[in-house]
Order: sequence, then structure tokens, then C-alpha cells
Amino acid sequence: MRTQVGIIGAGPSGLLLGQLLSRAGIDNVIIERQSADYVLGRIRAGVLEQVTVDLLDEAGVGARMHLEGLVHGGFSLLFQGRRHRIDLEHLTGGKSVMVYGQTEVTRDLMDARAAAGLQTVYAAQQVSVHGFQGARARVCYQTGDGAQASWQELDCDFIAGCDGFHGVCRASVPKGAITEFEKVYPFGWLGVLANVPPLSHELIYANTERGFALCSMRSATRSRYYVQCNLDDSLAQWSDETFWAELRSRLDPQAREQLVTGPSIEKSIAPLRSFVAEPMRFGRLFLAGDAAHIVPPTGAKGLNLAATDVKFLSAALIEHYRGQSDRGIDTYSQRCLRRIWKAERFSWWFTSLMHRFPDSAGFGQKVQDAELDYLVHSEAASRALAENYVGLPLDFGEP
Ligand code: FAS
Ligand code: PHB
Repeated sequence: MRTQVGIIGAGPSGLLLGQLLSRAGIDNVIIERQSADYVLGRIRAGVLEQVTVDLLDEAGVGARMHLEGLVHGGFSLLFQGRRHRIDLEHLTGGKSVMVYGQTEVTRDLMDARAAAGLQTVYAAQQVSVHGFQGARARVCYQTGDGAQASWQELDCDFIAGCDGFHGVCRASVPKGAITEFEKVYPFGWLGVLANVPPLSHELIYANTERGFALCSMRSATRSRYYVQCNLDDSLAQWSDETFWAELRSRLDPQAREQLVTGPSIEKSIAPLRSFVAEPMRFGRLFLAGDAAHIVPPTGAKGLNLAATDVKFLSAALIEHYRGQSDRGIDTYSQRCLRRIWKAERFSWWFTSLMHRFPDSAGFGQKVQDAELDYLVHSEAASRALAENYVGLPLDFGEP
């Protein structure tokens, strides 16, 4: 089989890239190791920057997002029993964020791909990538199982590694050709999805003596909550009752009053890490999204960074195939990394500010308390938080 761009991974990065390339007439095939239902079953991001909203519109998949998504002009910080609203619209000259779950983004992209009759191979096994440093790249994989198993080979001009943190593409780059930067945090997030109305119309980020909590949502009838938990916690320790009691203990009195509890429809524990792999291009292989970087979810940057990688990569490949130039391809990695490192910094800063660290009692805690107090009483400090939260302009800092 042959295509112009072989895309590994049918998460938001791979699906969005496939959609943008197809709309520009560039042939592509997506190879995904899980089933479509499995991909849709992963509950992840919830907040989209305007850059991501615009890109989904450009990809022709924004209709349901504008119908069902929730535009948020602010959020609150809760600490020492009091809430402080960060007025995004005022602080950023009118910008906002869109609350629309990653699951729905993925579903919209999958539906558009199917409607266009584009090829996606689900449940592909033993995927491997070859030849990307040479004249032609290829992807090998197995379909079917048992007696029906058969090996397939996909010849392509380029491979887009959209296969997430645990994917095969970054792992296939020679060790000496790639540098990895990593910070692992000493706690995780326990997340619960429940069909209950959100306790507040906007998100609440809480820093309390018992740890971090986040009150988010997916719609007016579906809520998403998180509490900071120990890295070695297991889901077996967290019954719904235990979770609701712990969340309640991390809220202010008014929020406790408004909290509606109910059975969880999804519950998961995610470790938190900051990670960047440099560079992001290796001959005919490009890394995009979580395959190249991870941020702690505090700043809601993961999915949004993936979207801007895809924006730069799709533009570069379109420019190449239109015979205009290879400047986009040659500058892809450095353009992405400028934005990625600013988002890594913000996500690390916001995570450090809002979580309780086991080894930072005493002086460290007093400094954290002082920074929170300063942040909500300084318009300049709040503006810095707000402009990073809504997403820096794509050309920020460019000469
Ligand atoms: P993804 O990991 O979403 O997709 C990669 C795809 O590649 C997967 O479908 C995988 O099955 C496939 N794949 C992997 N190996 C393969 C192989 N060898 N062959 C073929 N396919 C392969 N971001 C936020 O902004 N807010 C959040 O709250 C948030 N919560 C998160 C919670 C968790 C547990 C995780 C892991 C991430 C979270 N993120 C969050 C970040 C997340 O939203 C990512 O940024 C987003 O999924 C990135 O999308 P992709 O780059 O497409 O990677
Ligand atoms: C979510 O709704 O899942 C969400 C929202 C904001 C974050 C992280 C997760 O910072």
C-alpha cells in the first residue's frame, strides 16, 4: 500500500492532521493500535484555547463544538477558604476559552474522517517505522489475529508520529539523535466523570491543606472533578463515597452546599510529568503532540499544544506538496519547541503553585501562600496567568 503521509495514532493529533491534510488534497492513512471505541473511552482534556477552536473550524469539524461547547470568560482560584475569580476577558482584552471535552473533539474528527471515506486502520499490531532517514519511509504492521493475521506494509513520503507518550515513533529514533527533558511530580490526579450538574458555572482550581482539587465540567449536566492523590494510590482505595467526601473537604462552604454527587461513569488516576523530546523531526519522521511532549494537566495545555504542533506540521507539508518550499518542514521543530517550552514553563509554574508538595512544608509553604496572595491582588500577576491560560499568540516572541 502507498500514501503520501503515514500517520501513526488516531488520537486528536493524528485525526486533526489527517483532516487538515485531506482537505488540502494530500493523501494520508492513519494506523492506530487500539479500537475506535477504546480511543473514545479515554477521558482527558476539557479546555480548548481559541487557537485550537479556530483550527477545528479550519478543519471543518467545529459545528457541534460551537453548539455544545461552553465559552468561559474566567475561572476561580480557591485557597485559604476563599475564592478569587481570574477575569480572563478583562485581563486579556476579551479572550476566553472553550470547555468542550477531548472525547467530543475526537468523535467529531472520527466522524468527519469516516464521512470522507478516508482510511484508518484500527487494532493494528506490532507497528514499526522504517527508512525515515532515507529516500523512502515505510510503516509495517499486523492486522487480524491468529490464522487471519497478516503483515502489511505502507510506503509513504513522510511519517507523522502522533502516537502519544508511549508510542513507537519516538522510541524508533536513534538514541544519539534525540534529547529528552523530564520532571516527574510526586503526586497524581484522581479524576471522576459523573452525570451531575457542575457546582459552579466556571472552573475552580483549589489549593488546600489536603491538596489540590479541580472542579470542571463537560456540560450543564456532566461534571469532571479531580483531586490530587498519592502516586501509589489505586482506584480500589477510592470508592465514589470516598472521592466525594475528599472533594467536599477541599471546597469552600458555598461550593460544598452546591456540590451534587452521583455515581462515577469514569474514574482514573493519571501521573503528572513534564517532558520534552528535542528535536521533533528526523528526516521523513515528524513527532507531534504527546509523542514529543507532556505537560501536567493543571494548565490545560496538553491537547492545545498538540493542536499547534499539527497546525505547523500540516502547513509545512501542504507547502511542500504545493512545490512552494521546504522552509516549513525545515523550521517545524524549532517553531513548535518555542511554543512548547513556554507552555511547559506555565504548566510547571501553575502546578507548583496549586499543589501541596510532600517536602515543601515550612518555608516552601509560606512562599506558596505569599505567591497566591500576591497573584490575586496584583493585576500584572493575574494578567500573566490569564494570557498563558487562554494561550499565547501563535507568533508570540517571533522576530
Ligand atoms: P494521544 O495519547 O491522545 O493519542 C495517541 C494515539 O496513538 C492513541 O490513540 C494510541 O492508542 C496510539 N498509539 C500509541 N502507540 C501506538 C503504536 N505503536 N501504533 C499505533 N498507534 C499507537 N490534557 C489537557 O489539556 N487536560 C487534561 O486534563 C488532560 N488529562 C490527561 C489525562 C491523561 C491520563 C493523559 C494520558 C493525558 C491527559 N491530557 C490532558 C493530555 C492529553 O489530552 C493529550 O495532550 C492529548 O491526548 C494529546 O493527543 P495525542 O498527541 O493525539 O496523543
Ligand atoms: C478537564 O475538564 O478535564 C480539565 C480542565 C482544566 C484543566 C485540566 C483538566 O486544567
